[in-house]
Amino acid sequence: PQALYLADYTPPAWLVDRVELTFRLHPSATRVVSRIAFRPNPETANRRFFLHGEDLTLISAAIDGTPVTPDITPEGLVCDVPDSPFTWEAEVEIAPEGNTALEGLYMSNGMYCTQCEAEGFRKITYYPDRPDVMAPFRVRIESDLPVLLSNGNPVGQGEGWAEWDDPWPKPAYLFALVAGELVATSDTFTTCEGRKVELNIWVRPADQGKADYALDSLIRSMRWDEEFYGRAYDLDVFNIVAVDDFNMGAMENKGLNIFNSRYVLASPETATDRDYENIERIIAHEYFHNWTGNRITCRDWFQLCLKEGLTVFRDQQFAGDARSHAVKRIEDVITLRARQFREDNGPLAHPVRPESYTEINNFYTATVYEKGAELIGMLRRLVGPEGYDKALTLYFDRHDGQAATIEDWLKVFEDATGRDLSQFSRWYSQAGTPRLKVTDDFKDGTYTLNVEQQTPPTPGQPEKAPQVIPLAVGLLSPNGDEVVPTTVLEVTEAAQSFRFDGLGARPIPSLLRGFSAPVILERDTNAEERAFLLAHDTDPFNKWEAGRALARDVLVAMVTQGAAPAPAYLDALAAMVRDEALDPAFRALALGLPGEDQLAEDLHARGITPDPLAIHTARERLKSAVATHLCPLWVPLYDQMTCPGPYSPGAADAGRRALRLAALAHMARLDQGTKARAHFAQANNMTDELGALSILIEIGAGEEELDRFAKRWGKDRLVMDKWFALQTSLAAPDRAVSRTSSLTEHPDFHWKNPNRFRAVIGGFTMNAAGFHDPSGAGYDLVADWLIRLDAVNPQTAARMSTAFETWTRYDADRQARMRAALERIAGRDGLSRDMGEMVGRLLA
Ligand code: B3K
Ligand code: ZN
Repeated sequence: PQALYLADYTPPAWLVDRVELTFRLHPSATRVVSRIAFRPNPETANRRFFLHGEDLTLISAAIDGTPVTPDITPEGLVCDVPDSPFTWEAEVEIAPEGNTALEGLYMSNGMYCTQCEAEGFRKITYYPDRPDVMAPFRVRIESDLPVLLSNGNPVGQGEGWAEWDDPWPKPAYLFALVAGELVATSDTFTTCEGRKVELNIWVRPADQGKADYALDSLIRSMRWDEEFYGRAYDLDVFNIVAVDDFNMGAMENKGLNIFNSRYVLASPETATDRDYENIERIIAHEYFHNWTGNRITCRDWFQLCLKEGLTVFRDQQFAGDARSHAVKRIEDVITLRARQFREDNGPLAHPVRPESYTEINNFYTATVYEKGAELIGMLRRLVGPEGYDKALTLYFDRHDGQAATIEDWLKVFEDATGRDLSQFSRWYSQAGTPRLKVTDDFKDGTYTLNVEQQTPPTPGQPEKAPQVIPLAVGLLSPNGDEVVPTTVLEVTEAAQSFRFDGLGARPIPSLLRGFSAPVILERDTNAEERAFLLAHDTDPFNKWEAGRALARDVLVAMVTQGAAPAPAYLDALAAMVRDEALDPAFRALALGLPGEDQLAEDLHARGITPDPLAIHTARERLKSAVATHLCPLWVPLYDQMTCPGPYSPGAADAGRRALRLAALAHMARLDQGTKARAHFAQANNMTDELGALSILIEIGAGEEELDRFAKRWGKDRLVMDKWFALQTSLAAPDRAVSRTSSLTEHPDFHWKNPNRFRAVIGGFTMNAAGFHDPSGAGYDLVADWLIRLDAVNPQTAARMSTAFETWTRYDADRQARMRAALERIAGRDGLSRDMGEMVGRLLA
């Protein structure tokens, strides 16, 4: 398999004016008839006619009605064609039932569905399967199944058939088809342009009644995009379908979003607060793609962040508006650090806009998505909210209907605001997380911040040039008043100083407020200053950050010096937990400790080889110390944080439940889980039920409750995914491998179902101390399963190989064992292109 390069882009030789497709659905022999109007692309002299196509059986082909015999290769076909517009007609046969890769047309529980991004359409019919070829589609579906859906508006239906027409030109990756026995939860929405839109969320009959929250989220998303971006929906119907077998979260196909059922289905009894939050976020994300992704798409897959970074940024804004901006920002940064910083610091580091790839599905990463979103946030900070709004308006005006690039995107900002963004563009091309080293001086009323930036080498990029870093700072006086409110400093040089004059006393700096740039702040400071910021910072993110840094330092000292938990941290935490002026959700977050993987990274960054077991033990010890030290607080907090009234997934109640469960978790360390058992028994919603169960498992109890849970929920796939994941992710280090292997023998371990595989194997890889068992048994277990899954579903298998992306952090013995596991995968015959590329990069 060959790598593709951004620099090699060439425009398509042929453009498409119209696509007509007919599907005669059959599990093992679906016929797809295509009629495609091609015309030469006036922008290029190249006239070679190549159509992508994989795993297709060509039945017939014709040009302008005359049969032709094209040359077929494993990647597609070439054919002699006229030099002027012509109509291509072809019939192919495909077998959706045998399609376990879940890409192209496949079946899930008797239902037909599609997944075409990035390059799945070529498994449906011969076509120029590249995003810069856009066309209107008309689709006819023939099947006995009752519900037949495709993109666009319905234009006709009868006994055993339905027709759909999508007037908006789109690339093939946005094509979708669904056929099945489905029921809808429906409503209507009238757009600000006066279009009455029918909204349907389709689920299997057994799941009826669980789509209300998704529908509500959709309506709120539609309203929000009109209000904040001036973007209205553009078809008469919007359909969403929930599918049980799905490789990722969801897909933004035009007018027909297809979702992993875990991001649609919810009821208070079966879904947690986190599930509700995810549903809201992903429904919004896919809906927002209608403009940022569909109306304006990507010229090629190197530009993926053009739609993904922007759409993640938009869904983050939406969720912040719907919930709490402070809490949302903290949660987003926790995820960014856990996934993107981890990626950026290892062998898989790549720029937000990669310059080469072998398999594009391997680049739907935290860097493209989450760091991509951070870049939009930085742009907005640099040009200001009005500049941002102006630029976005220009973007929609100028590029509607086009397949655009990052250059187009930045040009829009330059034209709208007059700002030169050439240095900013390095954020798109340089991989790695910049380190920002900050020191300070104070003399004669002048306070100086000295800032140095440096980005470590990443694969293929030994040297980095300075980037534009918006550094939001505020200064506090020693008595806690804010003497300089939040100011955005623009760091552009490798080393630079910023002065603040007229200060009466040396201020305490609050740096990188709101996490204004995706960088690692390095500053020599002490616990006193951190405790001060935890108590006084007016910036909620930095208040939380101060507590997190304290906790991290305490844990590092515990791991490296066997130190006892620092009383300063425990006292600061107690004050914060007691502070009723603070949002319960914020307090719950502040009680959380940095994760084990995060600590391993922190130690590694300090030149210390992390020992996963020592980290686990220290973290457990700190939790118990917090439980004891803050002992009088827990019961009152637990009693206070009840939620009167029926269950509501809204932010206020969810925050109270989170804080209450945090109190319960600490209580469990003092009462051996007595209260948690009662909480589990009385729970009337999944947040409380699962929360109590996890607390019990964490203290090494809960076996009986696990059984009761399985008896109660054995028939609910999504709930049982939680049951599996809980056990593998929370098992004690010495039991995690055996628990995971025995769960892989459970009759309900349907490993070809990606959700179940991720629950069991993915859950285990999150169990840092279990996965990194010194025997290497954890690595072998994961490698065995990745090999097995790769043969049926390369995309999901390859994605999960990232469990090994931190291998170079560890001691020589663990490194050798992880290397051996990776080499064993790499040496398999018939390895997929996806997995081949991943292990190649991991081992490079
Ligand atoms: N665009 C899809 C992701 C497709 C992944 C293909 N491997 C979902 C999303 O980002 O909205
Ligand atoms: Zn997306």
